[in-house]
Amino acid sequence: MTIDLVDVNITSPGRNFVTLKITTSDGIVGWGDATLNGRELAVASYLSDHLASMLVGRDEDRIEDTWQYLYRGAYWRRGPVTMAAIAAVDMALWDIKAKKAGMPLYQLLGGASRDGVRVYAHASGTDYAALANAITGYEELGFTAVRVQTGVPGLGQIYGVSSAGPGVRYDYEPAKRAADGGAAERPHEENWDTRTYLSHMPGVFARIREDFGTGLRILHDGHHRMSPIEAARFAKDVEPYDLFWLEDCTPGEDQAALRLVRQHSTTPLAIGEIFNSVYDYQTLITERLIDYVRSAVTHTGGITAMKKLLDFAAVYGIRSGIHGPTDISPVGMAAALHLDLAIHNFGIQEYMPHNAETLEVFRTSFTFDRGFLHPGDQPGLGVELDEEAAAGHAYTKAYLPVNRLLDGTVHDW
Ligand code: EZ4
Ligand code: CO
Repeated sequence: MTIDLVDVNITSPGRNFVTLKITTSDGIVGWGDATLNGRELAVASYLSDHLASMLVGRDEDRIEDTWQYLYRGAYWRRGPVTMAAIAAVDMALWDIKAKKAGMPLYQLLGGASRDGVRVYAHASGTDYAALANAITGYEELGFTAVRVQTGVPGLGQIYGVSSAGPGVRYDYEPAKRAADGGAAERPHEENWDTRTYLSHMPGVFARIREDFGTGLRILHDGHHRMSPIEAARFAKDVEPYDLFWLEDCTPGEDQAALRLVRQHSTTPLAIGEIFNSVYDYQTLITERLIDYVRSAVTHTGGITAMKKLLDFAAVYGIRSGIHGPTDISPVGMAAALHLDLAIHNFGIQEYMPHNAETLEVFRTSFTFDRGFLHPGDQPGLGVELDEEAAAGHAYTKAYLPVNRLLDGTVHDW
């Protein structure tokens, strides 16, 4: 059979999502996530203006060949827009193949290597009391791992910290619409000061260990804001608190920066949510500079590319930590969960649950049980977009913030 129809769906049930729908000549539908936070329409155009006509008439079973055709055929290599578009096609074709086989995708990837996928939640609070309250809430839900982010004195709203106050767990969304809920014409701005952060944060981890004991897996995201030597100092300072990982401690472009961090510390390192290709990891993996691969299936060329990347990492004893924020749609999340269940070198999966509106638009079959997710046993990825429900949520421009140092200099956010 062949690919008959290629449609791009843009919807905004509280936040924007771009979803690819591929329909075969015998009526099988596959879904792919193409959401690139803050740059959504560029990927939608790449798909509908450039790839759609190339895909119509192709054999939907030739997934590897289609991947190479789109990747090498573009001549221009890599980049988040291109790789998100290719990822969406790849996911949709795997969804179709697994539906044709009558199996959940993880079966085609080799079957389950574990009973469930350990996930970590985002705990945050503007101060320690609010953060501790959030951690307690997650422990009560059965989570065994939490990412902790907290306010830094004097800085106001910063990355990763919910401003909604204690007790509210699932509300953190960094891409902001305008204050009235309409389209944002430009990003809002936040302030940053690394010195204050470096002196504040180790004490927070110390209190968490005191209050929550040694069993809890504690993760933390540096969000690319430290210089190599600052990150080395931080990773060394927090060693006594036994972090599960320190994520994105240095800017993403500079693979060699992590050599310096490694020289100084045994804190496990994770990086890669802004990467889009195995080549972004070549130095990191072959020199064993990281412990976890943070790519999103949605931004790194889909299931085909992600499986190769994780197999490459496995040779060096490096494990997965697939990106799973709310800006990855439930389709992209399902793709991650099938991989997580199947691969041997699984580490942990990020899990920021989508809001109720999103889950009315995307019908999911994955299940959560005491800190573990399972992708479910529906044929394919197990997620279907309800196009009628999606049509009720018009695209609304929203942007991730821009960060500035206290003197006004633009900094990594
Ligand atoms: O800031 O997905 O680890 N998770 C993260 C995310 C990213 C957003 C950006 O779109 O760093 O919250
Ligand atoms: Co991150």
